[in-house]
Amino acid sequence: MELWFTEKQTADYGITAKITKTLHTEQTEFQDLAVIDTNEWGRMLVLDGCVMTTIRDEFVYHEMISHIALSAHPNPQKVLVVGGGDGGVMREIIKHKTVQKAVLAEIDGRVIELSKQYLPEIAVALTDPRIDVRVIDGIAHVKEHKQEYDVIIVDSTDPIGPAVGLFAKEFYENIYAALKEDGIFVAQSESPFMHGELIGRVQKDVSAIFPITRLYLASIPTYPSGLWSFTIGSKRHDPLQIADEQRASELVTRYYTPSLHRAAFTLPAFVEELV
Ligand code: AG3
Repeated sequence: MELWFTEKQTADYGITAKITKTLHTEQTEFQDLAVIDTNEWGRMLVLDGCVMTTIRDEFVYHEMISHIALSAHPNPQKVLVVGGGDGGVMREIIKHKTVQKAVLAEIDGRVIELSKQYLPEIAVALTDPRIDVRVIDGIAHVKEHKQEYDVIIVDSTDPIGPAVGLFAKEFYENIYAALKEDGIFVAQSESPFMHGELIGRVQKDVSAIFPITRLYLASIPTYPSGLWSFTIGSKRHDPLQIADEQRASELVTRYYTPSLHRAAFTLPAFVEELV
Protein backbone atom coordinates (compact mmCIF):
# COMPACT_ATOMS: atom_id res chain seq x y z
CA MET A 1 0.00 0.00 0.00
CA GLU A 2 1.22 3.50 -0.79
CA LEU A 3 1.06 6.19 1.90
CA TRP A 4 1.23 9.84 0.83
CA PHE A 5 1.82 13.03 2.79
CA THR A 6 0.07 16.23 1.72
CA GLU A 7 0.72 19.67 3.12
CA LYS A 8 -2.45 21.64 2.46
CA GLN A 9 -0.72 24.92 1.66
CA THR A 10 -4.06 26.69 1.18
CA ALA A 11 -7.64 25.46 1.48
CA ASP A 12 -7.48 24.59 -2.23
CA TYR A 13 -3.89 23.63 -2.97
CA GLY A 14 -1.21 21.35 -1.60
CA ILE A 15 2.13 19.60 -2.08
CA THR A 16 2.24 15.80 -1.98
CA ALA A 17 5.03 13.28 -1.56
CA LYS A 18 5.00 9.52 -1.24
CA ILE A 19 6.17 8.39 2.19
CA THR A 20 8.72 5.59 2.14
CA LYS A 21 8.98 5.49 5.92
CA THR A 22 7.44 7.25 8.91
CA LEU A 23 10.24 7.58 11.43
CA HIS A 24 8.48 9.53 14.16
CA THR A 25 5.21 11.24 15.00
CA GLU A 26 4.51 13.07 18.21
CA GLN A 27 2.38 15.76 19.72
CA THR A 28 4.90 17.94 21.58
CA GLU A 29 3.94 20.55 24.16
CA PHE A 30 3.72 23.07 21.31
CA GLN A 31 2.92 21.34 18.03
CA ASP A 32 2.41 18.19 15.99
CA LEU A 33 5.74 16.86 14.81
CA ALA A 34 6.56 14.24 12.17
CA VAL A 35 9.75 12.96 10.55
CA ILE A 36 9.16 11.08 7.30
CA ASP A 37 11.28 9.71 4.48
CA THR A 38 10.33 10.48 0.88
CA ASN A 39 12.02 9.50 -2.38
CA GLU A 40 11.68 12.88 -4.03
CA TRP A 41 12.94 15.23 -1.27
CA GLY A 42 14.63 12.86 1.16
CA ARG A 43 13.89 13.07 4.85
CA MET A 44 11.38 15.76 5.90
CA LEU A 45 10.63 17.50 9.17
CA VAL A 46 6.94 18.40 9.37
CA LEU A 47 5.40 20.66 12.04
CA ASP A 48 1.64 21.10 12.32
CA GLY A 49 1.28 19.60 8.85
CA CYS A 50 3.74 22.08 7.25
CA VAL A 51 7.04 21.11 5.63
CA MET A 52 9.80 22.73 7.71
CA THR A 53 12.77 21.36 5.91
CA THR A 54 13.85 18.54 3.60
CA ILE A 55 17.28 17.05 3.11
CA ARG A 56 17.28 17.86 -0.60
CA ASP A 57 16.38 21.55 -0.56
CA GLU A 58 17.21 22.73 2.99
CA PHE A 59 20.47 24.30 1.83
CA VAL A 60 18.62 27.04 -0.04
CA TYR A 61 16.67 28.25 2.96
CA HIS A 62 19.44 27.86 5.53
CA GLU A 63 22.10 29.56 3.41
CA MET A 64 19.84 32.40 2.30
CA ILE A 65 18.40 33.23 5.71
CA SER A 66 21.95 33.32 7.15
CA HIS A 67 24.57 34.56 4.69
CA ILE A 68 22.89 37.73 3.42
CA ALA A 69 22.72 39.35 6.88
CA LEU A 70 26.06 37.93 8.03
CA SER A 71 27.88 39.02 4.87
CA ALA A 72 26.32 42.48 5.02
CA HIS A 73 27.71 42.97 8.53
CA PRO A 74 31.41 43.95 8.69
CA ASN A 75 32.16 42.00 11.87
CA PRO A 76 29.34 39.75 13.17
CA GLN A 77 30.53 38.35 16.48
CA LYS A 78 27.39 37.63 18.47
CA VAL A 79 24.35 36.18 16.74
CA LEU A 80 20.88 35.13 17.95
CA VAL A 81 18.60 32.65 16.21
CA VAL A 82 14.96 32.62 17.28
CA GLY A 83 13.38 29.27 16.41
CA GLY A 84 15.54 27.16 14.13
CA GLY A 85 15.68 24.15 16.46
CA ASP A 86 16.72 21.86 13.59
CA GLY A 87 20.11 23.61 13.64
CA GLY A 88 20.36 24.39 9.91
CA VAL A 89 20.81 28.13 10.44
CA MET A 90 23.48 27.49 13.08
CA ARG A 91 25.42 25.28 10.68
CA GLU A 92 25.61 28.24 8.27
CA ILE A 93 26.35 30.89 10.93
CA ILE A 94 29.48 29.17 12.18
CA LYS A 95 30.93 29.20 8.66
CA HIS A 96 31.67 32.89 9.42
CA LYS A 97 35.03 33.06 11.19
CA THR A 98 34.11 36.33 12.91
CA VAL A 99 31.32 34.67 14.92
CA GLN A 100 32.31 34.03 18.51
CA LYS A 101 28.98 33.18 20.02
CA ALA A 102 25.61 32.15 18.60
CA VAL A 103 22.58 31.68 20.85
CA LEU A 104 19.71 29.43 19.77
CA ALA A 105 16.39 30.33 21.39
CA GLU A 106 14.05 27.46 20.49
CA ILE A 107 10.80 27.09 22.41
CA ASP A 108 10.30 23.39 21.62
CA GLY A 109 13.09 21.17 22.94
CA ARG A 110 11.67 18.17 21.08
CA VAL A 111 12.50 19.81 17.73
CA ILE A 112 16.15 20.00 18.83
CA GLU A 113 16.28 16.43 20.15
CA LEU A 114 14.54 14.83 17.18
CA SER A 115 16.57 16.84 14.65
CA LYS A 116 19.78 15.61 16.29
CA GLN A 117 18.47 12.07 16.09
CA TYR A 118 16.93 12.03 12.61
CA LEU A 119 18.49 14.97 10.72
CA PRO A 120 22.16 14.86 11.78
CA GLU A 121 23.39 16.57 8.60
CA ILE A 122 21.24 19.60 9.47
CA ALA A 123 21.73 19.54 13.27
CA VAL A 124 25.49 18.93 12.94
CA ALA A 125 26.54 22.30 14.38
CA LEU A 126 24.47 22.15 17.56
CA THR A 127 27.37 20.66 19.50
CA ASP A 128 29.86 23.33 18.36
CA PRO A 129 31.42 25.13 21.35
CA ARG A 130 30.50 28.54 19.93
CA ILE A 131 26.80 27.64 20.04
CA ASP A 132 24.66 28.09 23.12
CA VAL A 133 21.48 26.02 22.71
CA ARG A 134 18.63 27.15 24.96
CA VAL A 135 15.11 25.81 25.18
CA ILE A 136 13.46 29.16 25.87
CA ASP A 137 10.85 31.54 24.50
CA GLY A 138 12.64 33.71 21.93
CA ILE A 139 10.09 36.50 22.36
CA ALA A 140 10.93 36.82 26.07
CA HIS A 141 14.68 36.49 25.40
CA VAL A 142 14.64 39.34 22.89
CA LYS A 143 12.70 41.51 25.35
CA GLU A 144 15.25 40.92 28.12
CA HIS A 145 18.41 41.73 26.12
CA LYS A 146 19.52 45.20 25.05
CA GLN A 147 22.25 46.23 22.57
CA GLU A 148 23.71 42.75 22.67
CA TYR A 149 23.59 41.13 19.22
CA ASP A 150 25.21 41.96 15.88
CA VAL A 151 22.76 39.83 13.91
CA ILE A 152 19.37 38.34 14.84
CA ILE A 153 17.81 35.68 12.60
CA VAL A 154 14.17 34.67 12.99
CA ASP A 155 13.73 31.14 11.64
CA SER A 156 10.04 30.71 12.40
CA THR A 157 7.19 28.51 11.30
CA ASP A 158 4.17 30.07 9.55
CA PRO A 159 2.35 32.85 11.45
CA ILE A 160 -0.08 30.49 13.15
CA GLY A 161 0.06 28.76 16.56
CA PRO A 162 3.32 29.27 18.50
CA ALA A 163 4.81 31.59 15.83
CA VAL A 164 2.13 34.33 15.74
CA GLY A 165 4.14 36.58 18.09
CA LEU A 166 7.20 36.27 15.81
CA PHE A 167 5.39 38.34 13.16
CA ALA A 168 4.24 41.09 15.54
CA LYS A 169 5.43 44.71 15.44
CA GLU A 170 6.22 44.64 19.15
CA PHE A 171 8.62 41.75 18.56
CA TYR A 172 10.41 43.74 15.83
CA GLU A 173 10.73 46.68 18.25
CA ASN A 174 12.31 44.42 20.84
CA ILE A 175 14.65 43.00 18.21
CA TYR A 176 15.73 46.52 17.31
CA ALA A 177 16.55 47.16 20.99
CA ALA A 178 18.39 43.83 21.36
CA LEU A 179 20.70 44.68 18.44
CA LYS A 180 23.90 46.70 18.75
CA GLU A 181 24.00 50.10 17.04
CA ASP A 182 24.89 48.64 13.65
CA GLY A 183 22.91 45.40 14.01
CA ILE A 184 21.00 43.58 11.28
CA PHE A 185 17.85 41.47 11.59
CA VAL A 186 16.34 39.00 9.12
CA ALA A 187 13.18 36.91 9.21
CA GLN A 188 11.62 34.41 6.85
CA SER A 189 8.51 36.13 5.50
CA GLU A 190 6.58 33.52 3.51
CA SER A 191 5.59 33.41 -0.17
CA PRO A 192 4.75 36.41 -2.38
CA PHE A 193 2.25 34.21 -4.24
CA MET A 194 0.38 33.09 -1.15
CA HIS A 195 1.07 35.60 1.60
CA GLY A 196 1.34 38.93 -0.22
CA GLU A 197 -0.64 40.80 2.38
CA LEU A 198 1.54 39.49 5.21
CA ILE A 199 4.72 40.50 3.34
CA GLY A 200 3.33 44.02 2.88
CA ARG A 201 2.40 44.28 6.56
CA VAL A 202 5.79 42.99 7.76
CA GLN A 203 7.63 45.40 5.43
CA LYS A 204 5.55 48.29 6.77
CA ASP A 205 6.14 47.35 10.42
CA VAL A 206 9.88 46.74 10.00
CA SER A 207 10.43 49.94 8.01
CA ALA A 208 8.68 51.96 10.74
CA ILE A 209 11.43 50.73 13.12
CA PHE A 210 14.61 50.17 11.08
CA PRO A 211 16.25 52.87 8.89
CA ILE A 212 16.88 50.32 6.11
CA THR A 213 14.33 47.61 5.23
CA ARG A 214 14.53 45.31 2.23
CA LEU A 215 12.97 42.15 0.84
CA TYR A 216 14.82 39.41 -0.99
CA LEU A 217 13.85 36.11 -2.57
CA ALA A 218 15.01 32.54 -2.94
CA SER A 219 13.63 29.49 -4.69
CA ILE A 220 12.60 26.79 -2.21
CA PRO A 221 10.70 24.02 -4.01
CA THR A 222 9.02 22.35 -1.02
CA TYR A 223 7.60 25.58 0.46
CA PRO A 224 4.26 27.02 -0.67
CA SER A 225 4.57 28.12 -4.35
CA GLY A 226 8.35 27.53 -4.29
CA LEU A 227 9.10 31.28 -4.23
CA TRP A 228 10.10 32.43 -0.77
CA SER A 229 10.76 35.83 0.79
CA PHE A 230 12.97 37.16 3.56
CA THR A 231 12.58 40.54 5.24
CA ILE A 232 15.73 42.25 6.43
CA GLY A 233 15.98 45.30 8.68
CA SER A 234 19.26 47.08 9.30
CA LYS A 235 20.35 49.90 11.58
CA ARG A 236 23.31 51.11 9.51
CA HIS A 237 24.71 48.76 6.84
CA ASP A 238 22.78 48.40 3.60
CA PRO A 239 22.13 44.63 3.30
CA LEU A 240 22.49 44.90 -0.49
CA GLN A 241 26.19 45.53 0.02
CA ILE A 242 28.62 42.82 1.03
CA ALA A 243 30.77 44.24 3.84
CA ASP A 244 33.65 41.77 3.51
CA GLU A 245 33.96 40.32 0.00
CA GLN A 246 36.78 38.05 1.07
CA ARG A 247 34.76 36.41 3.87
CA ALA A 248 31.67 36.08 1.63
CA SER A 249 33.57 34.52 -1.25
CA GLU A 250 35.28 31.98 1.00
CA LEU A 251 31.98 30.53 2.23
CA VAL A 252 31.43 26.94 1.14
CA THR A 253 27.82 26.97 -0.09
CA ARG A 254 25.51 25.45 -2.70
CA TYR A 255 23.10 28.34 -3.32
CA TYR A 256 24.54 31.55 -1.89
CA THR A 257 27.30 33.30 -3.80
CA PRO A 258 28.39 36.96 -3.60
CA SER A 259 26.75 37.74 -6.94
CA LEU A 260 23.56 35.94 -5.92
CA HIS A 261 23.61 38.06 -2.74
CA ARG A 262 23.02 41.17 -4.84
CA ALA A 263 20.71 39.47 -7.33
CA ALA A 264 18.35 38.19 -4.60
CA PHE A 265 17.21 41.79 -3.96
CA THR A 266 16.06 42.27 -7.56
CA LEU A 267 12.32 41.72 -7.31
CA PRO A 268 9.77 40.74 -9.95
CA ALA A 269 7.25 43.53 -10.63
CA PHE A 270 4.40 41.86 -8.71
CA VAL A 271 6.62 41.48 -5.63
CA GLU A 272 7.96 45.04 -5.91
CA GLU A 273 4.35 46.15 -5.50
CA LEU A 274 4.15 44.47 -2.10
CA VAL A 275 7.04 46.36 -0.52
N1 AG3 B 1 10.98 27.51 8.74
C1 AG3 B 1 9.69 27.33 8.16
C2 AG3 B 1 9.37 28.00 6.90
C3 AG3 B 1 7.91 27.96 6.62
C4 AG3 B 1 7.47 26.84 5.78
N2 AG3 B 1 6.07 26.91 5.59
C5 AG3 B 1 5.30 25.92 5.08
N3 AG3 B 1 5.81 24.84 4.66
N4 AG3 B 1 4.02 26.12 5.02
C6 AG3 B 1 11.84 26.47 8.39
C7 AG3 B 1 12.65 25.95 9.49
C8 AG3 B 1 13.92 25.39 8.95
N5 AG3 B 1 15.01 25.61 9.82
